[in-house]
Amino acid sequence: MKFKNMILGALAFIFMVPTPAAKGAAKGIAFVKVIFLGNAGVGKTTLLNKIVGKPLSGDHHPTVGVNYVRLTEEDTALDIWDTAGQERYRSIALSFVRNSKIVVIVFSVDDTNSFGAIVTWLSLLRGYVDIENIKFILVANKTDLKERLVAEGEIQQKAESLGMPVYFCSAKTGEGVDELKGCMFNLAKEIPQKVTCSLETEELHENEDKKCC
Ligand SMILES: Nc1nc2c(ncn2[C@@H]2O[C@H](COP(=O)(O)OP(=O)(O)OP(=O)(O)O)[C@@H](O)[C@H]2O)c(=O)[nH]1
Ligand SMILES: [Mg+2]
Repeated sequence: MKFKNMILGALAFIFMVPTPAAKGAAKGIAFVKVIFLGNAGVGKTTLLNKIVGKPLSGDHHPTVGVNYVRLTEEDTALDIWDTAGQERYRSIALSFVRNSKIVVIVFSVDDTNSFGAIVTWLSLLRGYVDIENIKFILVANKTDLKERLVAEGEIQQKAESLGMPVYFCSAKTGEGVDELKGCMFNLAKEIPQKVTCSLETEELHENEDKKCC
């Protein structure tokens, strides 16, 4: 009898101990998946490093696959995926879009191709998700550079025509970075469903998504 109770206790322990994200869900924390997209070298990784307070390296170490970081503020956690902009990793990058609620499209003000690629990223996204259910943020990065090849007016026009908020940032000086972070949290708070989304509970996340959408 004692042995049977021990087995039952062990089983209860195994199945009932919550993972970190499940613990968050129990506390009413909203886990929101965010993805950074944009051409190679526009500064996605540097921006994210700046947001989390990592020192700048100055070198370009192209992202291979994806990087992940979680930012938490009060009852909201942003699970942010920084993807590789290089074309050969594009399908890997886009495969991480699934279940994202916020997409941050980054381009660089000294790179007209990266500005032109905003629409390319949008049409690529259509093959993976229903973009109507996604909140977008546009980021014009590298504003510290004197040689800007994309005019501010043109950027504002593009953002307006796409109905996206735009942030002018410099991952180097930190300009606009706090505002960008604030915008991600504000948009996340507007998302009606409290969705758990984490590395540990991708499965739980999928189930919850099906339940609430
Ligand atoms: N001047 C300036 N340089 C920047 C800024 N942001 C990034 N860089 C530089 O631009 C280069 C590319 O930055 P990354 O952050 O690696 O670019 P990425 O978009 O992550 O590139 P992939 O991972 O290849 O897609 C690096 O040398 C950075 O130091 C910025 O705001 N200003
Ligand atoms: Mg990168």
